[in-house]
Amino acid sequence: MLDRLVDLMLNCRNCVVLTGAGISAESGVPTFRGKEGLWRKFRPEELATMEAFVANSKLVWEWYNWRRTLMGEVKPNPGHYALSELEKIAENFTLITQNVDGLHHMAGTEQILELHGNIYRNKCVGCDSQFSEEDIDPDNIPVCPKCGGKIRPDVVWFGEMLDPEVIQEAYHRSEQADIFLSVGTSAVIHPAASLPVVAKQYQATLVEINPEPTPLTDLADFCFTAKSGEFLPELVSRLKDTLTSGS
Ligand code: BV8
Ligand code: ZN
Repeated sequence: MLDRLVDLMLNCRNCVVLTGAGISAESGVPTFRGKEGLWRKFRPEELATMEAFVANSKLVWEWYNWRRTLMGEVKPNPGHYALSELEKIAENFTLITQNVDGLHHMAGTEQILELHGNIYRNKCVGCDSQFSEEDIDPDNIPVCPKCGGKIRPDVVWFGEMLDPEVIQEAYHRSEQADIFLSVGTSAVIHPAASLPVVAKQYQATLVEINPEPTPLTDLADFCFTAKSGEFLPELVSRLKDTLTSGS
């Protein structure tokens, strides 16, 4: 099955990869819905929503500061690096990520669509001004020097629209995909989870790489029950061997 995938990838023009929290699991970042998941202690509605932020800004900030500190200590894993290698090999490559941890960027990938924002960026709820991490005093709810509005993490919360340009580009690339890899996502969060379905509707070969089944599994043409940090380096090294041997 892996050899067939390597063949397909060698002949594909547009390769699109969607990643979720699972690709960062082997870096030590807890996933959302796994057994050690982030949501285990809290429910998404409690924290990753504007209502929660208005009701209890301090709790939401504490949660994001905890995650930021955690993410600040972790490094990309072989799965992230394999995708930055794949970007160099593929003719056209697009990485679409639901993750806010910045690890794909750290691993050297250039073409990244961050669907759900980035935990290291902040913005004002009043005037949308951007603030970098060092502007934020983690112990007090930071307020905007321009308009006095509360500053929040620049991530997409539940019930919030994704950046229209980002999601439009993600749909466009998914429609153009010859091969669409869904890696380390439980495929339950929308609209991200609809991208692989759209790719499949537009005749892409759909590949799922995930240790447990998801709503995508039955739709996928290839399904590898594997950890991304193990599978992706294997896939990329096979691709490179085939390319260098010229076979
Ligand atoms: C919106 C950012 C509405 C912040 C997050 C249509 C249908 C159904 C529901 C909806 C719909 N449209 C909207 C909704 C509601 C909602 C939604 O989808 N709800 C779900 C619960 C049903 N969607 C929204 O609210 C979205 N907004 O659509 O607005 C709207 C529309 C029009 C006009 C106005 C408004 C916004 C969604 C974004 C929410 N933000 N996070 C933050 O990070 O704090 S979501 C959060 O979930 C993260 O971004 C995360 O990435 C994302 C998805 O989770 P996964 O990445 O998949 O992680 P998970 O833990 O679930 O899975 C990990 C997988 O990895 C597992 O399968 C595991 O087996 C695997 N794994 C483990 N180890 C490894 C591994 N894989 C590989 N290797 C390993 N080693
Ligand atoms: Zn402001």
